[in-house]
Amino acid sequence: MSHQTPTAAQAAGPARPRVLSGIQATADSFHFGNYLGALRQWVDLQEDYQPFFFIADLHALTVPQDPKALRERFYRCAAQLIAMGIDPDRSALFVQSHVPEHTQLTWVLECITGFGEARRMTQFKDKSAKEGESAASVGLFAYPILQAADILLYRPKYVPVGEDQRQHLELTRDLAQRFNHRYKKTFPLPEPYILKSTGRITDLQNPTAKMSKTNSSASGIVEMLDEPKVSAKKIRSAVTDSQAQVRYDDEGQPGISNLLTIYSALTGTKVADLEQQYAGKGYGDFKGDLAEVVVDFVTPFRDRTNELLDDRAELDGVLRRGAEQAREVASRTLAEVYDRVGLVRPTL
Ligand code: ATP
Ligand code: LTN
Repeated sequence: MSHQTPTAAQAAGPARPRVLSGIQATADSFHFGNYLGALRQWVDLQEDYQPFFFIADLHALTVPQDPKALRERFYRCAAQLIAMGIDPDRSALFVQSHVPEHTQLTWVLECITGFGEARRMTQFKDKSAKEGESAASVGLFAYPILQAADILLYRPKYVPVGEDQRQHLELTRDLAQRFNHRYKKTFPLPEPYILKSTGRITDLQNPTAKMSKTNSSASGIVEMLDEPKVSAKKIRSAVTDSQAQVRYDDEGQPGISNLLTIYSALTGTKVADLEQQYAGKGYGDFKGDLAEVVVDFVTPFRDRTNELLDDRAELDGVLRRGAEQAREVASRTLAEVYDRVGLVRPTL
């Protein structure tokens, strides 16, 4: 693979608005919820925006991680992002911990965040409820503030994410507004970029719950790097509903509706056209065809990811260049922030 490293001026970009998002390094493989809910939009938005995408390794530390597995996941995340179409010549693709400004801005934002405001975040409530609040880390509590810093450093117009991140984006906007009001206008307000159709892909076995790396059972989640025949089997054994009709009805028939969403997103066929195509046919035919669509989709993705994983030095190089581009922008924002809150920089 050849790379043309963009010059600093190109990386800073002319007038193209920015887009930014991150994904945690918390699993060996991304799943269909990650891909259809968020990552596919990352790829599309590269066309018209100046893109900054990163692997949120610091966020991954908010719950216990095995260091060896985390190190491996770091590469797996990078390889998968490139395999799905993130182009390092176009996007700054980097790792959160390689840009220390993320944690530096976090501290300033933590100092303007209310304790009660942080406590209201539903992701903290859900994740801490599992083991009890006293077992949850302070890092998990502060998670959304690190996320706000991730975003605000780059002053993006859009942040492509799944529906579950909407509340974190709202907090980010509140903190930006508070900072602007208390000091001086520094941060434009970022907008969540959430697709109505695929913003919440559900678990194949429990179609009212979100498909999730940490909460779904193995049969409820389609992993992008699964053996294609394993994914096909999961689709064929997905829970469907009692009406035996291939019809979209989010509330009445959540199982088949989720499968219709996945089918439509992977093929570009409208849900209404799929309903027509399968009118009078059973769930079995539909699921069999979707299983084939899924196999055709994941096979080349998996091959490409494995190819990229064979050259770690190349991945290191991509991430190093991405971090350089990111730091150029992030360090300028942080310097402004430090200045506005009254921190005096050391003299040279
Ligand atoms: P965890 O279960 O550990 O919280 P996750 O599976 O939710 O992990 P994240 O790394 O938190 O995955 O999410 C990465 C991106 O994928 C985010 O933008 C998130 O909103 C999106 N996403 C995650 N799950 C889904 C889903 N089921 N449907 C749509 N988008 C999703
Ligand atoms: N919390 C996000 C991951 C994330 C993120 C971000 C997303 C960390 N920092 C900044 C968008 C912008 C999640 O997917 N669970």
